[in-house]
Amino acid sequence: MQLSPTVLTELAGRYKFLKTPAASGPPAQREPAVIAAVSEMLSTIERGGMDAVLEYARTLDHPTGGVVELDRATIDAAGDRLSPELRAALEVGAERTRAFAREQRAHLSDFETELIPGLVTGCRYLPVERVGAYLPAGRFPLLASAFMTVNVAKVAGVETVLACTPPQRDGQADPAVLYAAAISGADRVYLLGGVQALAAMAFGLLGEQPVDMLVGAGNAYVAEAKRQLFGRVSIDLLAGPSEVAVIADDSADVRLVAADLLGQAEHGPTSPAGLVTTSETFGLAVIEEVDRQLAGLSTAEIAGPAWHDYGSVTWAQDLDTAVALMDDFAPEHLEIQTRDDDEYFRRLRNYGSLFIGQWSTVAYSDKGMAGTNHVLPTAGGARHSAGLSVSRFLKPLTYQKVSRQATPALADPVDVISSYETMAAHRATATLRQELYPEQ
Ligand code: HSO
Ligand code: ZN
Repeated sequence: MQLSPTVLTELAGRYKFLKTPAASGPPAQREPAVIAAVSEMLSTIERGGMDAVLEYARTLDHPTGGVVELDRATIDAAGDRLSPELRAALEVGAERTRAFAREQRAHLSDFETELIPGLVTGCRYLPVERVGAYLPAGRFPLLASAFMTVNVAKVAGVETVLACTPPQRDGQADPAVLYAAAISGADRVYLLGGVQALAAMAFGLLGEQPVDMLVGAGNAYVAEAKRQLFGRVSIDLLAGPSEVAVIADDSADVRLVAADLLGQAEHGPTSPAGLVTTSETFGLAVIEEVDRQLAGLSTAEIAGPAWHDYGSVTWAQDLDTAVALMDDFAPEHLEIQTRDDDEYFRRLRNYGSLFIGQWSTVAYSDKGMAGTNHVLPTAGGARHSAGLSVSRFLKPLTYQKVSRQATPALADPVDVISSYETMAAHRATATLRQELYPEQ
């Protein structure tokens, strides 16, 4: 848990670390070598176009790599290769994330209002036209990625959603990733990975105009490519290692809290997991239980180092202190398992997504079953931003319509302000209207 020195000083005496991360600081964010490599790749692709993309696809994705648009038959065949249980589970996830996104869409209403007589103003939500979604398929294919990106963009009304996914070791796409993309409504799916995929979508090399927005998680190179392309396109967010935090008191179940901490530590060896508890005995029991569960975990070679280097357990004197610590950490995922869940819910302000009560665990959202989006801010980003949602694909566009009747109420103050600013041309746009069309 990365906490700011000012908050720690303010709270001095009200908290105690029961387990501190072995690493000295937060996970390293942007390696200079990655920044340079991505910048070089983007400019090579911008100059060299499709030839450069193909070259990178062959050297980085797979020797047989190309830019393969997957046709309907291939996508259907991918579905046939999955077990009926997996297909059914994916369909539930796609439907539930769609339902949540539809509900969110329904709460974003266009409006028009007459602010003063003759001044009509309004706002309407229009979707961006083209979105490019990156669907990772590394060690963990994260099948729900398509629900969170492609599916939600489609609910927002985005006309064209392209999806790119890297080939696996056999040169083929992961069939489950393909199926998830298809049932999420992807318009076209390409077998293409990494920076070259994002560049091809952003530069309009896929038989398409450039996309307006790039979304989806990936490795450090993918994140850096999104950062460097930002401005030219919009992006969802820059995700760092996945994080989980739990607030628990002695009414919580030690086994569940330990399992939930390891649940996200599994993402990678730099994934932070932090517990804040108002019971020291409970905190110490969780530390023991995590070690016990790690001993039987097939992904312990990832989750173990993550817990060792970035895991923390902190005792907090009371609810106020626990809230202050968590709001400072601003974790991507936050679980509360206490007697005072409602009070915590009322008070907490900084988190990507909140999981209330012992029956609510992060993996439910991760896999699309809770309906909420799993593309969420990390590394304290929840202090200033929310995660991906249907609203991010929509532009709240404003408009105004002014009548002659309302003109003096706008033009006169613009005249005064522009005169002070010495912006003569601005002033003229206001005064000219009044001079040419004097009030009757
Ligand atoms: N925890 C990740 C999403 C995910 N985890 C999907 C597993 N599957 C980012 O929120
Ligand atoms: Zn996860």
